[in-house]
Amino acid sequence: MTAVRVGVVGVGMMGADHAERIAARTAGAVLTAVADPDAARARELGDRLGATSYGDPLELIASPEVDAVLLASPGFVHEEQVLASFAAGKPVLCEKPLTMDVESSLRVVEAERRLPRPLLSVGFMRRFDPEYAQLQGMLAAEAFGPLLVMHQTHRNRSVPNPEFRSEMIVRDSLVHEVDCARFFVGTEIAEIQVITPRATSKAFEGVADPQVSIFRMSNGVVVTNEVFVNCQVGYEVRAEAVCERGTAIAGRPQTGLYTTRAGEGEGYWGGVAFDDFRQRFGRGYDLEVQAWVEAATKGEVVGANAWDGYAATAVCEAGMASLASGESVSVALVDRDSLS
Ligand code: ISE
Repeated sequence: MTAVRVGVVGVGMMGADHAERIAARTAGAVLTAVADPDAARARELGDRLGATSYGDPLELIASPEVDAVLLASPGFVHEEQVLASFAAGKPVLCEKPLTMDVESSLRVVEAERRLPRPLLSVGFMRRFDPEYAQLQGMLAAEAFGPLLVMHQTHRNRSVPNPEFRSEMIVRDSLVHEVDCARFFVGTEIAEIQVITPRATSKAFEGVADPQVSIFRMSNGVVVTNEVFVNCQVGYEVRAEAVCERGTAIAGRPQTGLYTTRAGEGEGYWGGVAFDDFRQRFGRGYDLEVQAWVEAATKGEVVGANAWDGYAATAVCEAGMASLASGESVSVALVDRDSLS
């Protein structure tokens, strides 16, 4: 079987990581192209990995040397680049968030429905993390009886960006918890409330960090979420499910009393230190990209689909409204069956 020729668009931190992943450890795939509006950055990476470089992402997407497109560009260009991939008939794995607002995410869903077959996967990599996947399987099988409550934790060491705003915690970080809640519970999120506790002095002035969010799922399950992006310690991400006859935790650090302290710990998982998501979810990313390449060879898509991307955008938009008002906000999704 001939290898899938992958082009990576956007070669910042995440895109460069994906480009290396495809070049070095994705079976059945070859990295043929990289693109970035910063043409010099694309050239440097392309030269190092033996791929053609482009300054124009749309040129890469149209290139005959690219069979499948991986988008690691910023969210505000996703709509245009996903639609260009659709027009070229190429499978596309788009990093989260799918787009920046619910209207554009819906346009992507509708555009895909007009294609002969689905082409879009959204990069919610946690679905491929072995522990998260195992927990989802247990919950779907109701191994401990019906799920009642979930508690999700998402901490990053720090955000050094002075442009950083409270809304970005919802759109860029909480969005993972949104997808995980839908993945674990298997229903939509009906309502979201974002609460802002006492803010850490380690965040930039005016940034509401940490944030606690409550999701009311359409089947009554409640999901609590803490997102804290300046926790000083490291990358700590976990999920606990509370069912009628038992509990289960994905991402549990270790046994015994577990503490982390800034400057001492790194954020531990299974006794291993993690600095950020590329390490903690490295295996998840590898499995995600491998599964995407294999699906592409069969004309299929895997992982989160266009609808999942749209639903996540809609929940985050409601979350941003809740962040502003402090009130609980209902999430209104279009009727899936009535889509053209
Ligand atoms: C970042 O954009 C990611 O997607 C990471 O997975 C997440 O942990 C981080 O909070 C986001 O900023």
